[in-house]
Amino acid sequence: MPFNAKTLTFSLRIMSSELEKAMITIVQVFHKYSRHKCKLKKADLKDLINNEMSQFIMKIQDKDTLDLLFSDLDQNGDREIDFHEFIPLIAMVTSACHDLFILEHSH
Ligand SMILES: [Ca+2]
Repeated sequence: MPFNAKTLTFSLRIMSSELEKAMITIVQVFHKYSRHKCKLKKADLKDLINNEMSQFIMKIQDKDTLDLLFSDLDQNGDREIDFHEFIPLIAMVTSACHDLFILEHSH
């Protein structure tokens, strides 16, 4: 992988494109909820989804839905979601958003 923290550090300081700003926002939102430990517990994931994604996906109300989503994302089974495990959720929701965009613009 040609990208790492070292190569990205400088670029973050200069003007970013809209897409880059969106990427930085994803990182910032993750860290707002994961705090210094950089990992989301189950309750953190629920808060993040319910506070930050409620326009795109339904709020998580029941424990079963949260348990299922959490175990899907927790690839290494350590009962925490690190950033690499979090990204597939963003990809999934963005992809669904894209499908809706296509649908709405095809009429
Ligand atoms: Ca994990």
